[in-house]
Amino acid sequence: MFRGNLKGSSRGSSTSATSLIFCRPTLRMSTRDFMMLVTRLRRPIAVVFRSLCAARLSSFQPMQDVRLSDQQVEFYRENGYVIVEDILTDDQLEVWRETIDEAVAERGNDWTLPQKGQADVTNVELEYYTQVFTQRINLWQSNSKAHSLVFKAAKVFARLACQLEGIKKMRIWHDQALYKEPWANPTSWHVDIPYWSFDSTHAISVWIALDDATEKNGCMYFLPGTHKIIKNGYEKKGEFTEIKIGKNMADIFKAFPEVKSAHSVAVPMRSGSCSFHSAMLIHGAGTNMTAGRRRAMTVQMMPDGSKFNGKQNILTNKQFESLNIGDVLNSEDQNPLLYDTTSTT
Ligand SMILES: O=C(O)CCC(=O)C(=O)O
Repeated sequence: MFRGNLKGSSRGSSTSATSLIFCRPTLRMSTRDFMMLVTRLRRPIAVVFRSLCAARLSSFQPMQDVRLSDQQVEFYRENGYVIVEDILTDDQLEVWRETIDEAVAERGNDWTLPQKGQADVTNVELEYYTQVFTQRINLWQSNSKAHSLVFKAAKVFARLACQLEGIKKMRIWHDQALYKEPWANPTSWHVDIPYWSFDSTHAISVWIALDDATEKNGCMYFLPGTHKIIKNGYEKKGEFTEIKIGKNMADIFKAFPEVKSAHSVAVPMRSGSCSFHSAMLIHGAGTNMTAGRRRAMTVQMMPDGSKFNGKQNILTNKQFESLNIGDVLNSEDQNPLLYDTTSTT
């Protein structure tokens, strides 16, 4: 009864901004007055709208309680990857899709990689590679909603990453959206860490499925256990062997003939689930044999204390030129700390 009365009274009130606009005929305003009113109200309405959007984002409390079991940690260390099912709720997934879609669309054709084709030599067959996926790096730097989303979630991802890698602190190396467009090329076998601007045996990526990833639309594939082979090679030679991502799947075996008979594992995933993979693991993804997109968002993480190794990778010319080999990559602008197991806050 009491609730009914309240509802009735608020519905009857005609003083809200929207009712003022839509009740023009009853208020008998001139068109000029009406237009002035609309102009006056445009800004407050935009403010309210923006704060409603922000409230939606800030109420997004990602995955605080996700914990990994000892078996998951053991599986990761043995195989170099692990899957965490349904890490996003349906509501969170919706926000991720909207936000990352917006951030990707906003960038248009801008890769925001340093002078593609000059400094970044990761992808040797550029024409082929642009049809592997739409890749947009560091959306956290170009879109404020993506920034908020990635950083809130990355704290959780970095906590899990610290646990998987058995280390104390993680920084962000970069994020990237990887959208396999309809009928996209496969992602050839490769290893991440040799491309990056620091050497580490504890760098790790999280790959979040924004759509169901299936064997038909280009899910991830791993060669389990190969992170150990790459690690051995690094420990022997003092550097990682780099394989460019070209169009030949089998090129990886020229560098690592010992893994030619390894068994690959397809990793289909429900949207909202994620996988973590060691940056030393050999991995790739299939062709998109469908007319739909296979969207994924990823965060690449580096242990705190990682040092510049002289490779430019995703660094801008300015950043690259300001660094000397051996410098610690700890700029809060470029590689903020995501998680510190020793911190009580
Ligand atoms: O999504 C893909 O096609 C490949 C992803 C990948 O290579 C990565 O996340 O490191």
